[in-house]
Amino acid sequence: MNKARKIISILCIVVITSSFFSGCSFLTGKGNTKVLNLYNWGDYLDPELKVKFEKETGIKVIEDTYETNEIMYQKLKSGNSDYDLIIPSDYMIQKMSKENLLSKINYNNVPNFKNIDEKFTDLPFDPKSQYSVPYMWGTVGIIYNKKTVKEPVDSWNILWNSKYKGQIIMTDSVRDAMAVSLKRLGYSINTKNENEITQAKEELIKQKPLVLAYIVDEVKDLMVREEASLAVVWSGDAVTMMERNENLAYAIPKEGTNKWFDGLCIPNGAKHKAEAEAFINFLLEPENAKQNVEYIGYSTSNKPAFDLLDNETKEDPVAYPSEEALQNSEVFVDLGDRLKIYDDAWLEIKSK
Ligand code: N2P
Repeated sequence: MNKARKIISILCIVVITSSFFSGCSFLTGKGNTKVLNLYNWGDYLDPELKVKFEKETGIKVIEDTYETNEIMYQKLKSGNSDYDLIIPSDYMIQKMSKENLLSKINYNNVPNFKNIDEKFTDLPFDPKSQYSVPYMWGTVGIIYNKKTVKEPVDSWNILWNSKYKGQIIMTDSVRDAMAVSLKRLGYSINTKNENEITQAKEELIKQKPLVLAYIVDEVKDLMVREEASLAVVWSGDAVTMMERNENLAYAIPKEGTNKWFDGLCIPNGAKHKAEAEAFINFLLEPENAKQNVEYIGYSTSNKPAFDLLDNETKEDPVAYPSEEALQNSEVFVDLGDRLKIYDDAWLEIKSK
């Protein structure tokens, strides 16, 4: 073979092989890689675990985030989404399963379900754990700065104290904000009594001049930078904020609060159900579950993962409060058509 022919044949081989492999892009290439579309709360998964899962299985986890159950629900309900895995809370799992928006989990693909502590399975919002695999649980409470709040924080009333005008952050989440107001008045966070809901609304309107902002995920940076004194937050976010600023503390008011349970769920019609189940199973591996909960600061429902935690974490009253601290607390339930009264109240509060 002369030199020119040699070069031409090498070029041919290069062209043919590269076009073969690009034709086989389902092996490696973009559009056809195995993927899983996750729709998750902000800061609610250790990003390292996505990398590890992809290395182990070749499945790429593509994550979008939301701040509240309601935002997630609207997006799913609109039909303009393509998610394979979502993480609603108790009442939202109940609502979405009723509305046929969730797919039954195939437990043959999730053998690690055995790691879930029994006290978190078959709860009233999903009585046979058909639609949800327990992920994290927690509470709603008050995070405060000990430098500016010198009095004991043991009641929701402090969020109505004019001394803290402009120093209070309320959560921009309808059920959570209404729960704070309802509990303060001694009512159930699931009340369907219109008079009680109206009173709770009026109180939130009265509180409004004291409120610096209604926000969700941004609360963390504001509290850590000491730009506010008091905020309504979820327990696990409190854990990470307290790690970042030692002047912060968390309290569960004596009137009681919302105790919540978030579950891993697969939307009905998900295109990558098997991949979603593989990822759920991966998250339930004790080592992975431990790594995850240590990263995000919430409270695990995974028994062997809990056992692997250090004693300081296991005994942390923020992440793992005593029964006594939760005495007056309730789990949200789906309110059915009564939700509209809450939604209208919330709109009115926000628009004042
Ligand atoms: C994480 C949100 C926690 C979920 N930032 C509260 N149910």
